[in-house]
Order: sequence, then structure tokens, then C-alpha cells
Amino acid sequence: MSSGLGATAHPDQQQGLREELAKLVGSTHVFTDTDMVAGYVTDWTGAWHGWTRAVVRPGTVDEIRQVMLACGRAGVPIVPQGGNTGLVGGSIPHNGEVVLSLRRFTRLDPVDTVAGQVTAGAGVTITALRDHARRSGFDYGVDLTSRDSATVGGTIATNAGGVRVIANGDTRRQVLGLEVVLAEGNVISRLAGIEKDSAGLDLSQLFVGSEGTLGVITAARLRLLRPTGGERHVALVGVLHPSQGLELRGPGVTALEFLSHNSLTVAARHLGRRLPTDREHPFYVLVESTSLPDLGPGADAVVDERLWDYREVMTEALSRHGTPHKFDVGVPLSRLDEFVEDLEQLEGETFVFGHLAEGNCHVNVLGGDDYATVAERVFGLVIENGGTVASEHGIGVAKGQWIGLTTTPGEQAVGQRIKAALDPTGILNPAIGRALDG
Ligand code: FAD
Ligand code: 2HG
Ligand code: ZN
Repeated sequence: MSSGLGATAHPDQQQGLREELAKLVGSTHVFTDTDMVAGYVTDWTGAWHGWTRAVVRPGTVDEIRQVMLACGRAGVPIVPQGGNTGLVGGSIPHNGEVVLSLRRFTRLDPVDTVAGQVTAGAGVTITALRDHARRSGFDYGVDLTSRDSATVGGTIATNAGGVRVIANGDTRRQVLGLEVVLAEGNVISRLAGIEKDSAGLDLSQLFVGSEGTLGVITAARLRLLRPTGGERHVALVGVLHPSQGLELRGPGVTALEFLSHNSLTVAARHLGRRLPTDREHPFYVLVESTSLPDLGPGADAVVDERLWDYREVMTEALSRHGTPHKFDVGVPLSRLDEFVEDLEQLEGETFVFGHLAEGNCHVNVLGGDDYATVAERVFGLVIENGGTVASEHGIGVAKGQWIGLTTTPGEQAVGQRIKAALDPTGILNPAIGRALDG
């Protein structure tokens, strides 16, 4: 699906394109120096590296249009990038693509307190969005540990989940409409925030989870929520099987997460703290609730809001421990215990934790074989248990080879036709485009 022209463009053409981009957005917003582009061509984990002809940071929708048209004429592909916190290698250029950074899109309109909505630019971070909403007595429904860097555009493009899905749903559920620039320069805009709108296809939702392959999201109309007042109780309960934690679901539960014993141990070491429970257990469930949850008789549990720290540092703590192979997968809740037991077959050290209520497991494997070999085994177990190879982080380049395990050829064919209609020359995020080919 890549245009194929970009990677082989003549050096004179590359120079010409850089000059054209500098004219369009201003030379201070086009970087080519190795030092300046370093943070845009390596992903958060350090596992994925690439190279770029240029990083471009447009400031207006029209500048984005012009950049897309210029790159289109030059046959040079583009990778849209927000906070570059993606964990599947989809946010960086792999073969010289121009990085189109949305970080200057920091528009934050006043909160519409009547509707409980806000319009935010694609480059606004989740922390900035949340703080803005809170100043008007509202909150944003999606929260994740990467909140200080992850952006509105990036979380929409990946349909990010996070720790509040049990209460508020995923990013898709917060999106009322989008402004998007398409590859051929036309702009789609639905920012009025009409709660019920059945005038034609809901095109905005097509871009949720499209990972920068169908268009560049520049702004979003988002649903906000009224925070549930009062105290939040946070408890950590030791369990034999993760599914035991599902019994804690109920009204007022605002988060339900799980960690394996070795995951909690790495987090504790990173924090310089003891394990929080009296005894060791195979798994631990973290529950947050507006009322004190009924933890059952004889539960080895501790209640303390600082327990969140153990869950929050998990990704950071593991990355200090090494560079794990990362697999974000989902299984039906009825198969969760079997799946985590099956993971014991893997070679290397396996850490599993995640969003319990959705059966979303983050499997991190350190040591052992190369990525593809481990992926083959992990995804094999996922499929045996009726799950999905991508739960909340997307496909990126990490999973392209395996997407056919959970999507049918018919679905892939429709996906390719939509891609061809919106991005006929395949200029947008071609590494993922290829992955989506199956
Ligand atoms: P980027 O990483 O920049 O890009 C991600 C993808 O979106 C790429 O394919 C890119 O091309 C595309 N994209 C970015 N901006 C746009 C745009 N404006 N228009 C079109 N396409 C665009 N994810 C979860 O779902 N839940 C979690 O709990 C979670 N926790 C995390 C914790 C840590 C410590 C880290 C490092 C990551 C975590 N992530 C989590 C993954 C990551 O934060 C999310 O995928 C997030 O949505 C990425 O946002 P971003 O702005 O960094 O996007
Ligand atoms: C989380 O839930 C993130 O903490 C990151 O989705 C998962 O590091 C991981 O594997
Ligand atoms: Zn997660």
C-alpha cells in the first residue's frame, strides 16, 4: 500500500521537498538534524527505531493540507505522530517517511457546560485535557499512565483504553465528532457535538482506531463526565486466579486491574517499597470503588490509595528491568484463567498484568527467543483461548503479520477498500498499511 516512491527519491528531490515544507510551515518547524529528530524516530520502549527525511510540525489545518499535498506530489509517505507513546511501533517512520507532528495542535475550547462537551486539538495531552475539564467541574473519561505525553489525536487513532474502561468505556465512547485532513487534502469536520446525529454515515468513528492510516486527526469534540463526588477506596487483594477478582465488579467500581506476583514484585522494587499484602499470592487485584468493596471473608487485602503506585509504575519498572517483548492481547473472561496458566509454557520471564474487567492482558516477556518467535507462541495461545491479538494498543507494525489470526479475509478486503478510497496513493503510515493487508 506504500506509494513506493518515497524511499528511493533522488537526493535533489528530497532537498526540494524539505525546502518546500519549510516554506509551508516555517523553517523553525522542520527538523532534519539527527539530534533534533531523535525523539521522533525511536519509540517509547526503545525497541523500534527508524529514520525520517524530516519532522514537520504544522500549526494550522491548512498547513497540514499543504504538507500532505506536497508530500503526495513528491511521493513521500507520512507518519502522523502525537506524543509518541504508542507501544506497537506505529508512531515512528520506518523507511524515511516524513513525521507529521501534531504537538502544536493545542487548541482547548471552553468547556460547554450545558452539553458536558469540549473541543480539543489533536496535540492536547490527556493530562491537559483532564485538568481543563476539571476546572469547569467535569472530568475526561479516559485515563492511562502515559497521560502526560499521550495526546487526544493519538488516543483516538489507537482507540486507547486504560484504567477507566470499566466505568466510562474506551476512547471511542468519548468521541462525538472529529476534524480530519485526508490524504488528498480535503477536510472532514464534525465538531458541533450533536448528541444524536443520523444524517449519513458516522465518518468520525471510522478514524477511531485507524492508527494514522486513513487521515490526520486535527481536533475532536469529546464527551465529558461529571466526576462522582466523595471518597474513592482503593484495595489490593491477593488471589489464586485473576477471575476471582471479577466478583468485585458492581455499582461504584471505577477501576479493576490485575497483576501477577512477579509483576508486583518488579513494581515494588522500582518504588523501593515492600509487597503490600501480608502473604504472597499468584495474582493481585486492584479495585477502586466509591464504596468500600466487600472483599470477602479471610481475604488477604490492604486498603490504601497509594496502592495505585504499584500499577502505575508497571510499564516504567519493566523497562528499567530490560526491553521486554510486549503483547497487548484480550481474551474472553471465561478463558482468562486458562490463558494466564498457558503463559507458563513460555520461555523467558513472563510478566502479566492488565485491565481485568475487559480480559485485557499485557504480556511482557524478558529473555528467551526473538520477538517473532515469542509472538508466534503468545498469539497461538490467544487464539486457542478465543481471544484477540490487539486489545487496546493497536496493530502498529508489531502485529501486522498476525492480524489475519483475528480478522477474516472478508474484513481485511473491506479494510483495504476503505483505505484505497481515503488514501488512494497509500501515503499515510504505509508500514501499518502493509500490516493491515494481512
Ligand atoms: P503516538 O504514539 O504518537 O501514535 C500512536 C498511533 O496513532 C500511530 O499509529 C500514529 O500514527 C497515530 N496518530 C497519532 N496522532 C495522530 C493524529 N493526530 N491523527 C492520526 N493518527 C495519529 N495505551 C492504552 O490503550 N492503555 C493504557 O493503559 C496505556 N498505558 C500506557 C502506559 C505507558 C507508560 C506508555 C508508554 C504507553 C501506554 N499506552 C496505553 C500506549 C499509548 O500511550 C497509547 O497508545 C496512546 O493512545 C498513544 O498516544 P500518542 O499521542 O502518544 O500517539
Ligand atoms: C498499561 O495498562 C499499559 O499499563 C502498558 O497499557 C502495558 O506496558 C505494558 O505492557
Ligand atoms: Zn493497558
